Amino acid sequence: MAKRVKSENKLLLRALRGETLPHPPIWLMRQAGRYLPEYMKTRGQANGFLDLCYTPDLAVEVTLQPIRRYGFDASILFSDILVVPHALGQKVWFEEGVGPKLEALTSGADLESLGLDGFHEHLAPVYETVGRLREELPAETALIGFAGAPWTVASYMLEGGSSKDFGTAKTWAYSRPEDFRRVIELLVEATSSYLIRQIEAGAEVVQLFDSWAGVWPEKDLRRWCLEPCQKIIANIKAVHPDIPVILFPRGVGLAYLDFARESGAQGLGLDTTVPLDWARDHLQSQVTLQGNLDPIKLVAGGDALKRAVADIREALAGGPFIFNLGHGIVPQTPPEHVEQLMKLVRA
Ligand code: 1CP
Repeated sequence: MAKRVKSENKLLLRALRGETLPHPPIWLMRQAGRYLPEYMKTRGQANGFLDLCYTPDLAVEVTLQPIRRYGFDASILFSDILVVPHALGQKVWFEEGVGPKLEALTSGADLESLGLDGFHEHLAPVYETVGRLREELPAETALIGFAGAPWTVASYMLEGGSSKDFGTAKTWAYSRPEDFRRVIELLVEATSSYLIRQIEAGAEVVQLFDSWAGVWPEKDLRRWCLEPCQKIIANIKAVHPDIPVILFPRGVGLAYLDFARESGAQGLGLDTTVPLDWARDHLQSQVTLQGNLDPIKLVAGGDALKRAVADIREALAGGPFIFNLGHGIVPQTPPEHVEQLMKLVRA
């Protein structure tokens, strides 16, 4: 086995330990994907999107593509948050041009068909991908593993796919909280052990995506997002106390304060709407901040991009900080604008 490079000195890890660096480390959510022609080419070799996620040769290749092109400071495992319900036994597929689809759970009874039997066997190709990435990545590049947070994953399991208002999933929570709690608890257990396995395969950092956290009233946000994420982080820390966790509770507004104080995460991903000075004054003394360029400014490029990068750096780079977007790269992003961004952040 090739010698693994020590994590401590990688810029991402230093930032997550609370160091303020002369240039912030940079990586981008969805840095691999449809905006890259080389991704489209590799994707064409797979038998659909899930096959791409479960074929280590192809998943390693698409993970490395943005690293080769841009030299990001971190690489994120290429997979999807929906492999977890798939591995729990739910039917999941991706419709071309539409997105993810699942055979929605309709009642608590449907939960009986899901469980952890065979879970890690199903996900073995993902762990293999992680191990191979750790061997193949450049010495200075940190490897991030990830999973969806319980609420965000549950929303797909109950809605049967993407949703505008999350009406079905939230109605479960309000009308049948005990059934909803069982879904969340199953996901807390599955996600904790999934992330622990990714760490054991070679992930040096893990990120939890709570992309749809911003739809709840405050008490429900605490119960269905903050507390489950807290539990997952505590479960990881019980086994791997030195592995940093980044939490991305998108859209939670002032509740970012509670996530900073109480989640146990070392890094907090800011969405595009979080005011920079407020984040610096109220969050950055407690956690390393990550974010929060509007992905559409990366589509626009030019002066809009230049000004936005300068504003973000001026506000946040005086403390522990990781440059990123406020949500994932969109497919219409011109690859050369990412090049421009790299130059601006490293200037
Ligand atoms: O057609 C294609 O090629 C598939 C497009 C695609 C890609 C590239 C999907 C379908 N997933 C991914 C990869 C992916 N998804 C990664 C790894 C790549 C990287 O970051 O470089 C990660 C971290 C995710 C995470 C993910 N999947 C999230 C959380 C992050 C976020 O963007 O909010 C969510 C919500 C998903 C679900 C999902 N999978 C795919 C799509 C198009 C979606 C979103 C659908 C929706 O808006 O509801």
